[in-house]
Amino acid sequence: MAPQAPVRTILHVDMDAFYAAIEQRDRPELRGQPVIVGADPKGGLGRGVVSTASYEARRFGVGSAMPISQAFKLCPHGRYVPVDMAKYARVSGEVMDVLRAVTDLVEPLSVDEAFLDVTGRRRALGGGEAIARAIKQAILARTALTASVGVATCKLVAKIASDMRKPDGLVVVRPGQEAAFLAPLPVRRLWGVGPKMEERLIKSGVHTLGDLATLDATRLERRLGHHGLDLQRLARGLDERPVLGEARDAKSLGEEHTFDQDTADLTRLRATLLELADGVARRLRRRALKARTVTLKYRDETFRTLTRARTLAAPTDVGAALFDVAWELFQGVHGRRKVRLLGISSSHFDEQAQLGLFAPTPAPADQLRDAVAARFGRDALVRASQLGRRERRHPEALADDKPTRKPS
Ligand code: TTP
Ligand code: MG
Repeated sequence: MAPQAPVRTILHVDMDAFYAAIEQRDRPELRGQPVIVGADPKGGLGRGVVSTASYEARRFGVGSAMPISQAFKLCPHGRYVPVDMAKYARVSGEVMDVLRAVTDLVEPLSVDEAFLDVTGRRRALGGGEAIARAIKQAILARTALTASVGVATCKLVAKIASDMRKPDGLVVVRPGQEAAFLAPLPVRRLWGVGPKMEERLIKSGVHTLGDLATLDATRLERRLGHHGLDLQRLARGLDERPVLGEARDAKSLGEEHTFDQDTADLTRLRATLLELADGVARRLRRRALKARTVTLKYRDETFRTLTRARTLAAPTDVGAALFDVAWELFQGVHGRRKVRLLGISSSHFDEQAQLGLFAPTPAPADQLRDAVAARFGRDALVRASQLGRRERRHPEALADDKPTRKPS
């Protein structure tokens, strides 16, 4: 009999009112004030959208992704400050450093949140709750900011738990308590339940996760298909998804693109991802590498920055394969907001390929593209779907090698 895996201890760490808290930390006159991040950098409110609001401002109903003009109606005496992404990224790096000192198994999901699998650190560090407290303290000491942490046996429950007692919260869901913890929550709290699915569930009389967890499986499958059964497993607190750690010495190869103007044009977004995937694949092939993990970076018009990673069944250096995964990840995060930046990176390189034991065998189409690119430059051959795009791309190389073109 195969040995049983231990019950896991997963943490979800999420900073409180992240951008606003940083501004309040750095500008004492903003402390205790309703702070709204997302004003025009040139002064005034501008016509943008709110990135985030301090908890003081949330009391007036101001929240992320709301037009600034609407925020001003709700909270005219608020302090409106522009986004300073470079600064937030620096602080994000400090937070992630704190987390990586606890375990290698850290999976960042956005600038201010990450999953950790601390199962292997419980004995040394004294259990999930103690580790969570230590992390909160270490983040406070390093950044003077507060974080909220959820502790559970799976990602889904840890993520919901971290959100329960914000700000400065700590919620522990003990093994065996997952279903009871989830039961009273509305179905929309589940990952994978968008507005349409929510409507269908509610029409079937399913309002809470408890309703979903106890619904007859045959009925559920008849109404919602296979996806319904997956959702039911989640509603019962059964979520096997692993925390995708970044291997310590993981070199990654990636490219990203900032649009001249934020866009919601799906054709254009898709074409950009294709082009990024091709670019990354080309650089993998140049190094005779194949990657196991694809990571999508996504920044929307409010400057919300997310990363989503997926591990492939087989390592690849083929553009289309990278694109397929990136596109799926994109569809999982893309909503109605305009997109500001997209990036694809690849990591967890296949060791055998790295040692040069196997010659890389690019797909014929990719081979042709490499040959043409080598001879005539990389714009010589583009996919049909990329034709007609006016905008010049400025791929920002994210790896240690030379960018093909300098970012502007
Ligand atoms: P969140 O963690 O969703 O929000 P938050 O940290 O501001 O507040 P909370 O205490 O509820 O966690 O997002 C992290 C940062 O990402 C946030 O500070 C600003 C940015 N962001 C956007 O730019 N646009 C958005 O729509 C959202 C939701 C976040
Ligand atoms: Mg947060």
